[in-house]
Amino acid sequence: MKEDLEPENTTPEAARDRPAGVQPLAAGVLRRNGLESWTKPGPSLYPHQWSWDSAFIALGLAHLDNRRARRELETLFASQWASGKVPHIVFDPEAPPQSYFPDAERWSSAALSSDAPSSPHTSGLCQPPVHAIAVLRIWEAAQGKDERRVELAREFLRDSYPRLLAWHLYLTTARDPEGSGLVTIYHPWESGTDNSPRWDATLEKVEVGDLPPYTRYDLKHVSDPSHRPTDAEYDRYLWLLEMLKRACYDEATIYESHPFLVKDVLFSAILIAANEALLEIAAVVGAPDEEQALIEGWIERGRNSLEECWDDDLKLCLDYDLRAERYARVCTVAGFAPLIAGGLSPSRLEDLLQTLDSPSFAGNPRLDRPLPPSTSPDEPGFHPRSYWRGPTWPVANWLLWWSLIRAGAHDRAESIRQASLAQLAEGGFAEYFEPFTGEPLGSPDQSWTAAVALDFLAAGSG
Ligand code: 9WN
Repeated sequence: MKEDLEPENTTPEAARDRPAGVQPLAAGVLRRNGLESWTKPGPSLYPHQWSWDSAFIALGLAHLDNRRARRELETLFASQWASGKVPHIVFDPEAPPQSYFPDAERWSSAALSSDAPSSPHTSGLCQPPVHAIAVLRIWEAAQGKDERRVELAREFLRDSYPRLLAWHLYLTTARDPEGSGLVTIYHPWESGTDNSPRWDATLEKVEVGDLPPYTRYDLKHVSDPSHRPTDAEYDRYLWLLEMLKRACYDEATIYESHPFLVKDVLFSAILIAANEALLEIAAVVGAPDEEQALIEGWIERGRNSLEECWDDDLKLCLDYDLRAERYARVCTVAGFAPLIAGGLSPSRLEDLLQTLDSPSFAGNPRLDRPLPPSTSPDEPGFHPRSYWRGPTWPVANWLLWWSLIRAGAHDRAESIRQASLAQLAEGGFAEYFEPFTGEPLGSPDQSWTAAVALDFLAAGSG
């Protein structure tokens, strides 16, 4: 029952803002990747529900079908762990066999941890908490609609608030036992920017032990294996997974023994922005003052801590390796974390805009379009075709666009929106793009790419 299907905006202004029919094409991608209550991130490479993909998907769906957007997140949160953790993958028992590895059996989450749900199975990691931002978008998109729709969205907000609070509480305690304001990740997959050179130095130190054999199914789904992480990287990813299993996914044990413990500035910044959204949700649902004060405290502490990770030469923010006790001096889009976290001083905003428009990022003269490569072309670890080592990612563009608007840099935000939409109109809804040629790479018809296009378009039509 499509109770909330919105009519498409067909005013002449909106039509001008819609390059080459992007809106219906994006809606088609989400429809084709959609299952009963959630959406596959990609048609074949990613057959299960992924956490931050679902959040982006929901914020795109909010403009098409508010009910489907709500169900996307309700389905994900139905698999929240007892600890509050939202798992990075919820496995679909109906997915074709041998379609994605590591599978539910390899994770063995429910067998190893009483915090994990047993059905459906989940992975044991998490991903950046974009969810509160998506929940707020769903609420915003319902405004101005008939009373029943607004009431349904309010009900959704009321149900989502305690789940989101538990999720953020998990991240600010179990993932930050130091009370530093920054989130510790246990695996590159938690960052969402898996093979970024941000992790190279830390991963190099991980000695792979007796790894149970495995087959990579991901390589079957891309036209060229060099787009995906290498086998050496995969061995380390799988070895870290074995380490987490040995610790039975217990946070205290992981903190004592795990070789990969990094304060991730992008993850932390997204949490800060999500806490701002949570604060707005708390106000709508009338949450107790103590909870609102708690969330305000998280925001302040997070922003102060990001400031400590600022590198004044690079004019970017850097991740901190807790084991090696050093910063990862690598220029990637993650370095724009303070922009995403918000609350910037005018001079810090100026610094970030300078870096963004410099030849190290969107001002590089070789670029096909002025969109930031995931890794700066100046970096030795840069690779224009490999996953997070250089390609341009539409979701990363969305994060920067949205953050620039919040920072009041409207013109700069608008040029990212226009360039990104033009890229999608020309190249389709690819997972990522070669930054110098604009060639679409990775999984075609990627759901979150279509979803951010819908949000870009909704912003353009007012
Ligand atoms: C591992 C689904 C996910 C995204 C991540 C992206 C990629 C998985 C993989 O795909 O990661 O989680 O197999 O490479 O890096 O950000 O959520 O789209």
